[in-house]
Amino acid sequence: MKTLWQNCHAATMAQGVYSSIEDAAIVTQGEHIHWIGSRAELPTGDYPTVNDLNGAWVTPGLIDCHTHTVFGGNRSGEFEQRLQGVSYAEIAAAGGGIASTVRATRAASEDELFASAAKRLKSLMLDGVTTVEIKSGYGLDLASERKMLRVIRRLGTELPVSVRSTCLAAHALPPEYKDRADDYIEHICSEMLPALAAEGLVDAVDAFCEYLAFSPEQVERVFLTAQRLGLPVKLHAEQLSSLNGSSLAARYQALSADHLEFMTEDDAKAMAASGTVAVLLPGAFYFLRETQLPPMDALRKHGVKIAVASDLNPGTSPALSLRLMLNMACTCLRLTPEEALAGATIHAAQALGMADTHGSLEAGKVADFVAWHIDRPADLAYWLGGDLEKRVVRHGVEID
Ligand code: DI6
Ligand code: FE
Repeated sequence: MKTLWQNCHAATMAQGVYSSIEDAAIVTQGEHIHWIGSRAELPTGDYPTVNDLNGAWVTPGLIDCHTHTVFGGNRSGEFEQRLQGVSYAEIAAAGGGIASTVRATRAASEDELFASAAKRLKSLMLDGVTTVEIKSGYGLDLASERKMLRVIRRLGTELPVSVRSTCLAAHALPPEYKDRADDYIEHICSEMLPALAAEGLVDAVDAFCEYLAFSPEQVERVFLTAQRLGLPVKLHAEQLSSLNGSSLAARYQALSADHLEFMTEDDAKAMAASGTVAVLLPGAFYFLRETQLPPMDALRKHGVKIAVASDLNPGTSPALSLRLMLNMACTCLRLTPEEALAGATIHAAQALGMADTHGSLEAGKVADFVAWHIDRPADLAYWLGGDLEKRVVRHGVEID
């Protein structure tokens, strides 16, 4: 049965930019878009259900392609400490940082992790997110990573949002492997990834390539294992230094390389050639008060697709609004509002390997869209937070 949605304008994002249609009409059939175009060209036919969108601007459902939404504990105390001048290194030396979230995550039950993550995920959804990627990476042993990934799967079945899971076991060195990073990488490759993949818990594999995390050589071992398991890869790269991790990611046709403040033009060339998406994380840039900007000119010059995500995590980006990230991407990283919206729709879908079905308003794609009561699409990056009046449709059905 076909449903007609009309009296609206559409920023379809079909060609990676707004690709706007003024006075548009959308026909959905089941979970998919059947037709979209100017209302004047609407095919004649029977539309048993007609929805008046009251002049709203319709965009694809927002896609948050990089989050660490599942975790135990709280690190606002570290936020207070850092505001009093305590450094990250001092906090970590005192047992804080990722290590404290690992302890809290290992101690929490699946139900406790689900309950706290569901609250955070609902905040993202309140802001128009219909698809989200969630990483493990605070368990750092097989049982705890499995627990996290099971919670991630459960979030996708119990909430009206599409969830992709990413195994980030190579996020940090667990205490039982202190000073034995190579041994931990071996454990990830020979034990953890094969088991978790066999249980159907992993859609992609990620790692943290950084001087204070894992080297390119160690990351490559993880990538080779992911390749052997038939899993796509992503990478936290060039956040704090240049290790050319993003070029390594490109060599493995990674879906994305993420952060990228310290990437080089050669990295950008490699990413453009492999189609690896540059995922920018303005929340971490802002929260850490970073000063090194990602090389926007090089990314644009070489045609690297740019996505924008929240990086929702307790330590460096406690962000509960993807729309606020759009503003930060423009204000801090100098994207245009159009680039930012493409970054949270079609390019975010590409960063998740979902661009064939999600991320733009085109016939045949999944009917995930948001009807925003705004004057112009740029308003989505313009307003700082808040709850913009909207109607959200997921899989062709309006959700409250
Ligand atoms: N980069 C980050 O900024 C986060 N992880 C990563 O790879 C930090 C996560 C945390 O501090 O809990
Ligand atoms: Fe991250």
